[in-house]
Amino acid sequence: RPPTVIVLAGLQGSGKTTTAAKLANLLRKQGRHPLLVAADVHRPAAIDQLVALGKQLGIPVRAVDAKRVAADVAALAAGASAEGRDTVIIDTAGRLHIDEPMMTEISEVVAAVKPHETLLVVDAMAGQDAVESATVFHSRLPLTGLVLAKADGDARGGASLSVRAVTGVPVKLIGTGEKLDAIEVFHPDRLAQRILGMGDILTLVERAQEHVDQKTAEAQAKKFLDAQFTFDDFYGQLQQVKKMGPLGDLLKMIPGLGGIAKQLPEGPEAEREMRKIEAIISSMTKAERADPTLINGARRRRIAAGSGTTVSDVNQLVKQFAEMRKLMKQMGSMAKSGRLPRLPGMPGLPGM
Ligand SMILES: Nc1nc2c(ncn2[C@@H]2O[C@H](COP(=O)(O)OP(=O)(O)OP(=O)(O)O)[C@@H](O)[C@H]2O)c(=O)[nH]1
Ligand SMILES: [Mg+2]
Repeated sequence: RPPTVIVLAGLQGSGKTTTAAKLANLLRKQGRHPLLVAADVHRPAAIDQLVALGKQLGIPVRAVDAKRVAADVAALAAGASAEGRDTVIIDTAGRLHIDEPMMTEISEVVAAVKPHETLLVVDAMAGQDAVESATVFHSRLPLTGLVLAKADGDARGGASLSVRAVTGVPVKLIGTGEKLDAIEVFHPDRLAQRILGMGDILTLVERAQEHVDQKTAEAQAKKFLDAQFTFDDFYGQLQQVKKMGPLGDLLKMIPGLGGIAKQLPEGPEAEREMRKIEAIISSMTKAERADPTLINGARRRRIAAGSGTTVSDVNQLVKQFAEMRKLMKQMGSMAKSGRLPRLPGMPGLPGM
């Protein structure tokens, strides 16, 4: 049966060659038999780089002839099964800027080999450039997914969220280091399920990026994922959200407010509800905001009195906040221990 074919595309230095090797390693752990194909004929050292990585992993690497890149790639893919290889991962030439000859070359490779997956490798630390180039790649290639390389860096998230938003192409893998096992399957759907009703934090961060400076938004996303989110952060988010437009929709995106938002009327009443939440948080002490577990019965009565609300209002907010933190903690520790959904396979990759 024909092999699963995966093409990696992307700007120069984004992490294609490293990702090719990591992906081969990952798939072999899942019982597959990958073949690496070096199709970057423009930088002589590129083939050596992939050959060296393949040797390190004990995974075969085949190179193509510079004069017939697309035809060779197709021939190697066609012959893979006969060699006992069920997955072919193709590393392509990077480009500093989008240039037409190379774009034509990769388009020809894709047309010749008809890959199951065409993954655009994006450097998580790149900024607006990454977004613009992704738009061009997307217009020329049938992209099926993004690989977010170098997600271990400081600037994690920023550009990648925008790339996802601009292309509508899902992130499928994340590179989390230089080592060959530093790769994770990204499963946004399941993650989204987990925080369903807890708000759509990614959308919120994306929106926030349009209205709030990028640094603040990134810091918040990181805090969220590290489960260090406090009532102070929550309050800060409310303030930003207020700058961002119609309340009804936005309330639903705030973690912890999904449930509240559902019961909320739109318009002025929503505003009132928002003020109520602000009042409750404002009536908490600094210590209580940082550590909501301190908020016992007596403190709830004090907070309700101080904010002009009822104990049941306070209870509801505290309960939802605690629920949210519990979920974040689970997500965060799963991500850290690499136990992030030990998935049977990558969505959309046949048979993986
Ligand atoms: N920290 C970190 N470094 C990475 C990651 N992925 C790749 N790198 C590093 O990024 C640099 C470029 O990676 P390559 O895989 O050579 O990038 P490329 O896209 O193949 O580059 P060209 O072939 O020149 O277009 C190397 O130094 C890699 O070690 C990652 O997930 N985390
Ligand atoms: Mg390369």
